[in-house]
Amino acid sequence: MSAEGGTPAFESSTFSAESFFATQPPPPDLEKSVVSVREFVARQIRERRRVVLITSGGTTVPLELNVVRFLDNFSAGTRGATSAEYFLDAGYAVIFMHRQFSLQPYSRHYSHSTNPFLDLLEIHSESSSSGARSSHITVTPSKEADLVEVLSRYKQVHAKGILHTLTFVTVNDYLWLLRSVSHELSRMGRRSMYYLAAAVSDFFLPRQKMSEHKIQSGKGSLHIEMDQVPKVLRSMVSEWSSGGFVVSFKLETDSALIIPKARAALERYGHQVVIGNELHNRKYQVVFVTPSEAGFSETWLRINPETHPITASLHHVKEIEEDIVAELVRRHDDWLGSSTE
Ligand code: 9Z3
Repeated sequence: MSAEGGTPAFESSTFSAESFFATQPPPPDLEKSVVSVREFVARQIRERRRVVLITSGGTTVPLELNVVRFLDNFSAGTRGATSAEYFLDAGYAVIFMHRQFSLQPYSRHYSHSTNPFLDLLEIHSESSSSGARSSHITVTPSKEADLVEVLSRYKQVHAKGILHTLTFVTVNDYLWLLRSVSHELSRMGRRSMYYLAAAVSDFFLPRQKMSEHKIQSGKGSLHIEMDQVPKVLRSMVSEWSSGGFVVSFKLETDSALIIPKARAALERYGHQVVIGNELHNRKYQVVFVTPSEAGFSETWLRINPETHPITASLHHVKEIEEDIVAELVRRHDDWLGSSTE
């Protein structure tokens, strides 16, 4: 990187998973997160629930150690947060590992940009006989039924202790957390599922090459050479997850690339399903690509865009995640049924 303050002594440009974890520091609160996941998984094993790890939202790549600027990956976290609700409805416990401040299950229905919660409320002011004024707040009657539905589902999930939330920001946080959480979840073996919907950066700047302070302008254009993020899916399938059902997502903007790239990923990593989606119609159609005796098989899931207006988000509106999760639960059942365990 030709920015002031870089440390050119560090040369590596291709990282294996092993060299990544040997050279990049873990996030400071990793151990605390691991302990919380360990307890959560132990309880779900005792209560005989399956667990799905959902990753959601985009990862950042900071350009400076004292970070002012970073690159980001596209994702609001809608796919992950919506899917989490359907997995919970299907009886799975959920570890929801998401980008800090991205959408979360249940509260997503009241996102500050599409349905701000202050718009749900009304103020009533009264004067008493002594002249003192007092105010109280109620929910706008037309919004109450929806709020009761979402809030009661949220409260039930929390009372049962079946949703565990973890956050990441950078791609470094994400990889460390993914490895540790997968290790903990591996105790559940084939009854666990990994639903990797986060939008993960393919490139990053190793700590050893980062400028300590804010990169200064005034010297013309900025050239940054980034290293490739290790393809951890291979380690996940063969080492970390110990036999869980692994579903990855493949996001493309050129739809012609979706199927060949999904097949290549299955061939390379040996996991169970790749769900392909194209950026602009991802809310209305996805393709399940799986290995089969004939090579690969593809199943398209589609919903009518008219039944999913962009501003509507409550459960009586059709969401493609409902069909994605139903299809995965069915495939997980079949896969467990065919197990020799
Ligand atoms: C996805 O493809 C997700 O469906 C989206 C969801 C990021 C498109 P939103 O929540 O977005 O609706 O805003 N996630 C995976 C993207 C990704 O980085 N995949 C990697 C790749 O394509 C492999 S795991 O190489």
